[in-house]
Amino acid sequence: MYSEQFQKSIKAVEAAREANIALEPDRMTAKQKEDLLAAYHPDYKKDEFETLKFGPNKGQEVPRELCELLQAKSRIKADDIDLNDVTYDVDVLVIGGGGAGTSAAIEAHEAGAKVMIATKLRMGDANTMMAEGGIQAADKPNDSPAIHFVDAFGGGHFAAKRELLSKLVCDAPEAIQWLSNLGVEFDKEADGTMVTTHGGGTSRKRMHAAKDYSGAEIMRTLRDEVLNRQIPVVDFTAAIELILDEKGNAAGAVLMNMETNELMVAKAKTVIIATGGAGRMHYQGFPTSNHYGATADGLVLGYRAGAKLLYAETLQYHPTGVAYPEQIFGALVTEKVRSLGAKLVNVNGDVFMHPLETRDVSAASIIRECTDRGNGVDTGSGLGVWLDTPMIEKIGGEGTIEKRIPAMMRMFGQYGIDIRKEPILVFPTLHYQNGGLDINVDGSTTNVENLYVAGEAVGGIHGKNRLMGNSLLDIIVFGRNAGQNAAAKAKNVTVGKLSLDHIAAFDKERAAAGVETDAVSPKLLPDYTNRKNRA
Ligand code: MEZ
Repeated sequence: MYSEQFQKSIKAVEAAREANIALEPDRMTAKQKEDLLAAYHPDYKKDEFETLKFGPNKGQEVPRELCELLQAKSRIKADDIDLNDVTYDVDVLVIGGGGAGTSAAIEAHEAGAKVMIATKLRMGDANTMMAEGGIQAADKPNDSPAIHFVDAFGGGHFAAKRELLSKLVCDAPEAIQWLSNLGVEFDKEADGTMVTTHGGGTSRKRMHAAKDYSGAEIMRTLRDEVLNRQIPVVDFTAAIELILDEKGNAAGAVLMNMETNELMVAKAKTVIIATGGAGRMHYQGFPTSNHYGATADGLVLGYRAGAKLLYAETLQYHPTGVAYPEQIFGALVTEKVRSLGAKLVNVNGDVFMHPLETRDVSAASIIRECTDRGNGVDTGSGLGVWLDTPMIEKIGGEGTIEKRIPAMMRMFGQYGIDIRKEPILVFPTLHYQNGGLDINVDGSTTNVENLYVAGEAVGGIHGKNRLMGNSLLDIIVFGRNAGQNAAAKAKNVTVGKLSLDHIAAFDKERAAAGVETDAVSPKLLPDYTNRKNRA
């Protein structure tokens, strides 16, 4: 139930609802999209970016908060730890316990490798758990991996590495089967066929879901599989520096117990970075849909060890984060709400865009509506637009919301808002790191031997913008791929003398570049003391 301040606007939304349901808003032209993005998308705000002064991506611009971390000092000096005192000695070390890390570990285990997972929180404390709307795969008769490729390539501004995107879409149907066989309860019709819906920028209905908690269902299953296989998981233990050998090849990591700060050496023939995203960096002051540990750690570890980044300047702001109530500010309102028919309307009840434009375009369009056009709803602590959820019940029939998006209904219900009867207020929220470490199609980094990356820490699979449901897909496809290839590679690796010399080399480069900093990285956890919210 909304207070008086919202009632006039809600009445306008209600009055226009029937007409808005019937309305078929035009899609924007390529030129309109380009102009919109340039004017309103946060990625185009030049003064929010800074140029890297040294390291593998010297000369390139990245968000200034990330620039600070990438150029920061290590948390340790080489002398702080005895590299001969090895606590863990494995074939494959997986850093990160989310969907990509667990998929990698399962496959490495399947291949017979001695594998372990180190994770700074607990297994499953990851963006995978927070993903709601679904996972794409072209497995219906009217669809194909080629059509999936075209949708994702266009949506990503034709910037995706073709070989990576091609693997993503071609392996997608098998990924769904793999998950299904492991026990993921996908939504099905009475005859057993998978229910599939549209997402923004998709030309076919290929979103497979477990209601609106698809990521949680997938993570539950992967976690069970890791436990059933008795793969060692060292939790509350962060990787704070990669260990190389004398040839500069990845050979393990320095781990830090998050409670005691004790340092440990994990030696490995191959290392997989699967540390996830960066929402808790709150770039440009945006709220985030991400889990508590999303602080770009893998990018920092890789960069300091010499691995290149790709598209680290591009972030995804999910168009529909919660704008009200404040207690859940920035939480994800799944795109599936729009797939099921809810439209975005402004303070006057007017539809101002097609509800399923790609995410970057949708986010920019909402920002324009709230800023220059002055058509946002004042929430008391910011601005938002309405997502007219009651449309879903009118289109799909009574009970559709409870059946298809029960978590959404519950989340708002806790604050007295019945989304079956009342619209909800949304504004973009920082959701996904499009860029990350540059990889080859086998999951190995392009320039550090024996170092693999999977999941959100990878750059280039989606180009410069990702479509809904392609992230849950990439953690499975590229997680499994990295696990398989890292395990195979480990068979032929003899680890040389362990070294942390790259820390001093990086310090030298920093000094030569004239960069002075007191910052240390990886960040590991967000710091909310004295935080100014600029969103
Ligand atoms: O892929 C995603 O980011 C996703 C499924 C999010 C959502 O809107 O539910």
